[in-house]
Amino acid sequence: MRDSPFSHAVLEQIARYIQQAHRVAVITHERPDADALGSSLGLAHALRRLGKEATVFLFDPVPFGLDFLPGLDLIVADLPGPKTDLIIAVDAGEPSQIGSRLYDAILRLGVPLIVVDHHESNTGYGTLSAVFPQKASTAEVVLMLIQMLGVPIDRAVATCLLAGIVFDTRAFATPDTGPETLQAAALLMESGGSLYEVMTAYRGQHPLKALRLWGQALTRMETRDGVAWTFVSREMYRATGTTMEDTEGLANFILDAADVRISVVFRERPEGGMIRVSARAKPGINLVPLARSFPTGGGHKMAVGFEAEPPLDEAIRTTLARLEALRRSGQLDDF
Ligand SMILES: [Mn+2]
Repeated sequence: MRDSPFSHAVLEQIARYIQQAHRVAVITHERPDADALGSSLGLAHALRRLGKEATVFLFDPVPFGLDFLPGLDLIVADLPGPKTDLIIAVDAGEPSQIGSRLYDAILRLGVPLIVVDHHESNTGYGTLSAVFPQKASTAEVVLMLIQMLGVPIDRAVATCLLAGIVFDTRAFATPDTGPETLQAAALLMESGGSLYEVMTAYRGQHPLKALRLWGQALTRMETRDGVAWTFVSREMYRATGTTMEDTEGLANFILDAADVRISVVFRERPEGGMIRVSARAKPGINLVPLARSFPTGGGHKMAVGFEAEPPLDEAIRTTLARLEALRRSGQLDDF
């Protein structure tokens, strides 16, 4: 699939905005993954090489296993100051994913908001929006932008972007991994990025306590017609000494089972409130309509996230009922 020339024109426009800016705030979605963090840091490194004052604004801690990314000192847990003249949001499909505290502060600044993303469900928010749903990672879009800016790619940029590519493609294993994904990765390796270091981090994403939590969740798993679902309760976090972060990857792990076509993981938040739901699907199935049927849903065809009303059993019932209704009306493509 080819990227539209329209998106390329927008990227060129974005490059011009960047050239004129002095103080750039880079932001991303809450609970950032490797693509969100790698794209943010990679872009911030490149902007600094361009002579810009670039900072990554993020309230969440760096996730387990991602502290090898170069430039964590570019991250500030604060709101961008009044001298900021450009905001760039990476890997965030919609404002709600950025979090209202940061997003409201940005709106108040009244400076251009640039969006660089690859989520199919991107709502098109922002002053300028470059969304490439064909790209396997936002890191690849950031790489195009950096090349357009003519910034040399150094080891720091390369490692950050390589991390985004490797984690979002599950180590080059997703169907959207194309020759251009590998070309981007090769270019980043040539620029000093260590694939070994990134792969080691990819394999080492989970501490032992996370595996104990997964074990509890897998024991409680239920299945029907190719759909496998399970849940993580507050009690399970307590028993294993884990947090919600330790559930990352569980839905993909279940989906890998040969006879599973859709996996769904329901998670209570340790602090209570809405139930976080992650759903994954095999190629050909489109879960976006399911996500969209919930207020804060979004993602890609094969990977979505949304929130459902508590309690857990109610969230499970509602979600499975909607999945069934959407399946009957043929809205999930090949499911
Ligand atoms: Mn991504």
